[in-house]
Amino acid sequence: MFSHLPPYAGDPILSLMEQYLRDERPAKVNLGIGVYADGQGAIPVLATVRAADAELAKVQAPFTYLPMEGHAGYRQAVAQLLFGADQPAPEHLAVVQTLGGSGALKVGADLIARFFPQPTIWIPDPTWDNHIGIFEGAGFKTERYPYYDAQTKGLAFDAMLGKIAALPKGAVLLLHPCCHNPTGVDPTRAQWEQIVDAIERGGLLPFFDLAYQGFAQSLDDDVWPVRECLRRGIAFFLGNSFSKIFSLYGERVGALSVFCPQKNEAANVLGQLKLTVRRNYSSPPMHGALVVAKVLGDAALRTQWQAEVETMRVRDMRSKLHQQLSRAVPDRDFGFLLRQNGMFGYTGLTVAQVDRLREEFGVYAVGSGRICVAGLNDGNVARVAEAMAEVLRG
Ligand code: KET
Repeated sequence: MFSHLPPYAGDPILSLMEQYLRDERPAKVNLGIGVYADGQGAIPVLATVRAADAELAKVQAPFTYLPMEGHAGYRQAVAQLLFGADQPAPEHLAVVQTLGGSGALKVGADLIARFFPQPTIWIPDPTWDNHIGIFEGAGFKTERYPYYDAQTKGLAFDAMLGKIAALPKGAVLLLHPCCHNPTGVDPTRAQWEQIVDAIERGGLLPFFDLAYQGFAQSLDDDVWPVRECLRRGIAFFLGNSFSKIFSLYGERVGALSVFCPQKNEAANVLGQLKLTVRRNYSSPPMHGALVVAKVLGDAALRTQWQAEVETMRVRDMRSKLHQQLSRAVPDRDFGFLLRQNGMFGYTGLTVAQVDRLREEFGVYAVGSGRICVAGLNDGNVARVAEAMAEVLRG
């Protein structure tokens, strides 16, 4: 019955995690998957999450079904966090709770594929691998636009803008509003303005993937490109994830927001999103969304959470790795580590060097040369710097 099924080649990030868990060397270091670990190397349960959880446990609500679109209080809290004081009126905004940021991409992709035949999405080169999987899985063709310049280890801005400006009307454009995965390289505010100009002029449909709000500058600054589209009345899709910024990975908490500039379009968009959810998994899970809604809806908890987000911004580990690598390999410039935003460092290591890091030193990085800086701590950073220096010396 199943002999025609080929083996699964594995996922560049999740299969690496499986391999890491199987590794029996005590000194192994996981810099593969994008997960924040604290100074002791443990995945934290945030104090605000604990507090919200304790509150929720006091009144044991029944485990009923949530509506297809998710929990109403959660959806409101999400819109407030994303759009702040600029929050559009309900007739312009459709928000559905999703299974993490991945679920938001999938629900959005399915919706677009149903109403815009033979869709193509333009994704940055490089991007998070699963963008290709999710959009091609939903029937999209994927095309790339220039993004990263390996020479300068910065943004290939002119090439990027040139490509975006030449896209056909209605083209779907995937953008990382902050903390670009995997490179950590983000456009400046002035560059974003030019990108939004090109989107507006070309009549493009931006699809923002926001998994790291607050990990670059601040909760508000990091969504500036999205709010600028809103201000200008440009329709967009926005998927957001609470996996990283609430350390709620396994709870699968996210949302998809669609901004509809034309009055009353949001009702039909929301209806079609509900249908998309219904025919996929019917309705989303409850617990993680209740926790997030509780924290965001309580002024004191929200302020405390903001401080917790700041502690997960990993600037100090970037500096430490930069310092130790610069000392170990003085003829190389590691300044890019300090310029990159978010959880990741894009090192420029080759596949062979990444393999050597893993096999000889037990240091796990993604094949693209991406390391998760949020996996470093005072107990392992020296060892990682030494191992990286060793493979760089060849
Ligand atoms: N978007 C981006 C840009 C992203 O980096 C991730 C996860 C997601 C969406 C998915 O979020 P979630 O809420 O878990 O569905 N990235 C890390 C984990 C992974 O690959 O699944 C990573 O890049 O390591």
